[in-house]
Amino acid sequence: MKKIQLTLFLMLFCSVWIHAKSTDNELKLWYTQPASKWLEALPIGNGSLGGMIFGGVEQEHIQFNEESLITGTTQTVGYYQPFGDVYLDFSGLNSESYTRELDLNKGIHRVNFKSNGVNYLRECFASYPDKVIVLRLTASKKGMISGKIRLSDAHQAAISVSGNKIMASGKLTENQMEYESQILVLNKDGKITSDATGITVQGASEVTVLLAAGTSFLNDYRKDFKGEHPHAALTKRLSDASAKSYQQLRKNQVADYQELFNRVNLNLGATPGQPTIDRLNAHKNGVKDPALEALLFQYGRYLLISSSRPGSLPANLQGIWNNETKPAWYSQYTTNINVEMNYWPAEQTALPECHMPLFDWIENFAAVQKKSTDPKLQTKRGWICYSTNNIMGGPSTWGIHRPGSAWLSQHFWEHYAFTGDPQFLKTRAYPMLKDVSGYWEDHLIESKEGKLITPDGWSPEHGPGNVEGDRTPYPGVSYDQQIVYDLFSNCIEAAEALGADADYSKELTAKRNRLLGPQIGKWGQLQEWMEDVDLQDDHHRHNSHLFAVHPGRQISPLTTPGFAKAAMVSLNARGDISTGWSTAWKINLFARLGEGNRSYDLIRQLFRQCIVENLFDTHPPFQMDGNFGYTSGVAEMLLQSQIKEGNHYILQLLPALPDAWINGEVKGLRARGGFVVDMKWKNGKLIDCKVKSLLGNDLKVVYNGKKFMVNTVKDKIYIPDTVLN
Ligand code: FUC
Repeated sequence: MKKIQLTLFLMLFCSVWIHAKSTDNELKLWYTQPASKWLEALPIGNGSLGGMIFGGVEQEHIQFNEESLITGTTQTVGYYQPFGDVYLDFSGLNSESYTRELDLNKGIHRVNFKSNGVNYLRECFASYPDKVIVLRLTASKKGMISGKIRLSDAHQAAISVSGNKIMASGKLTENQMEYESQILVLNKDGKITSDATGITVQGASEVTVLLAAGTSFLNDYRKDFKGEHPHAALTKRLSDASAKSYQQLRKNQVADYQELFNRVNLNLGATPGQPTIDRLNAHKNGVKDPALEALLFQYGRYLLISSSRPGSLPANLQGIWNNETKPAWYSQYTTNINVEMNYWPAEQTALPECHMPLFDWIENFAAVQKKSTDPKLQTKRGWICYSTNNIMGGPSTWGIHRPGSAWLSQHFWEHYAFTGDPQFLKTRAYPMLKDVSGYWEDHLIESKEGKLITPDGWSPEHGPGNVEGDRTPYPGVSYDQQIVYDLFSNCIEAAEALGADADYSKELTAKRNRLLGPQIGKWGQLQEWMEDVDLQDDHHRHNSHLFAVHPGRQISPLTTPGFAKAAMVSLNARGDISTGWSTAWKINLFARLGEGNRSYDLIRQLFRQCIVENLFDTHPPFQMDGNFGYTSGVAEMLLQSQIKEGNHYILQLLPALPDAWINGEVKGLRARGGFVVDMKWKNGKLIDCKVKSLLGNDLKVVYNGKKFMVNTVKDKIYIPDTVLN
């Protein structure tokens, strides 16, 4: 009893302490110079509308995007487009004591400086509840804000100015998509005048600029993705927002953002009081700064909240931020790793709502593939796709990617596994898993040995002999085999959870068990192809044959130690030097193999090679999947839950803690089965742990190589002291 009381006290103390820490925990990216290029600007976003803020004193510049402005259709992929730019010109200002910062605790960007004894503050954010970007300028002395506000359109649409409003309305030539952006300027004191080039503010004490942008895209395949002209909706949006005070808009933003962001707290050490760029450069040169690693983890969560919210499109290859008319790989959705990686952190880091746009897109996408007249996409059951597709499912026909639909379906299962949402399971997850399973049931072939084999596959994105881009089809490619194994497993578990389709589930289990499984080759590697032809010096960026380790769950040191060892051989052979997302995947893979120090090697490598001034990840060029993959990797190092034993979820606590994170604490990570986990560790040892079971599920805990049942007290589960000692 005493022990329980003590633990309770410790937990109470601990959570209060963590909370106090979180308020002064400096989760900020900050700089002492304005951005001089796009990758130094800082991102804001409300899921759909994004801005890159340069923070200049005499000229502020916000380059903005709206997620649906693309040149493609359901037939051709097209490019994700920049939307426009807002410029604010102020002459005669000095920039003493200049700082700009992105405050991840509030989701607000700030520029602070002093000029001629006056303090200036410019706050900016993209609001999800109010659907606008808000920029607010204040000065410590009345009447000190004078300048000109201009809007420019990335596709040369005509600009019209009237009173305190600027508008740009146009149509893309490639697909006739209509679009519009509107700015409203509100002032306190001083006066506003306008001409054809913009709006001039004279002697104001405060200025608020509201920006809204949208297109005629409608996220519904049944309407052929065509909706109304955005003018009326945007006009209403600005009029609604302008009826609220700045303080109200700001309050809405902070409340909405913090409800998501504050769910997880990670503390790996004190934050040095230096600008982010200095810390980043020091880190690249080998300086230890675990707090920067925690900041990048939280930045991934910030970026997901900012680029993927209910009702929006999924985060694309660059989130929502793009300033080029022909961005790399169209800046759309590539299904052989990239779009999935964007969503790896969604469930584990407690942002299940941010996962929802992916499901909406996949369902529309599936419908478009099923309706396609392209002979390569014809299927009896289920659906398949090309590697890269746009928001309307329009493809780049470079490469057919048959297991893409199965990999995407995994996300439906994961959302259910973490949240236990029965309605989602019944109406969305199971139908999708069963449909896609049907495709593979129709296409598996039988080997002489009676094994079920996937035909005509390839291991993204190369062939045996490490020939880049070689897509010669082979049967039994490990990537395909493992994805189908995962798909069938998820479908079977979904049917069981629903208590439905028992006969079908039995049949599918039999098929799943007959699939050709992982094979260990002549140099101890996990084979990438059915034949033992892997090259030891194949450093290809894709780790396709390790899908079974992560994001799959077929191979784990806990359940299949022999294959886990072979996976390690293959992973080490791939080498540590690669592209941004590949490096991030390797952090996850080593974590799943229980090798925290190897994960950490890759973290250092990611910072050294791929992280740029504004902490975006580059392939190169800039690709946001690496940011999201990094956040997932850190979560995987601290907590895993992919293994289940009977009805018990196995929670692996600190399964891959590196020596570099000797002391720390994490609060609010989520585990499959509906658990919320808080942990604190010291000198590399867990000293406190609190698990909350949201769904009342049973669990076992694995820590430090030992497995324990845990005691349950109401909805709280306490790890016995014996586990901790
Ligand atoms: C895949 C990768 C490339 C790139 C592209 C967006 O094709 O092989 O490296 O990340 O997606």
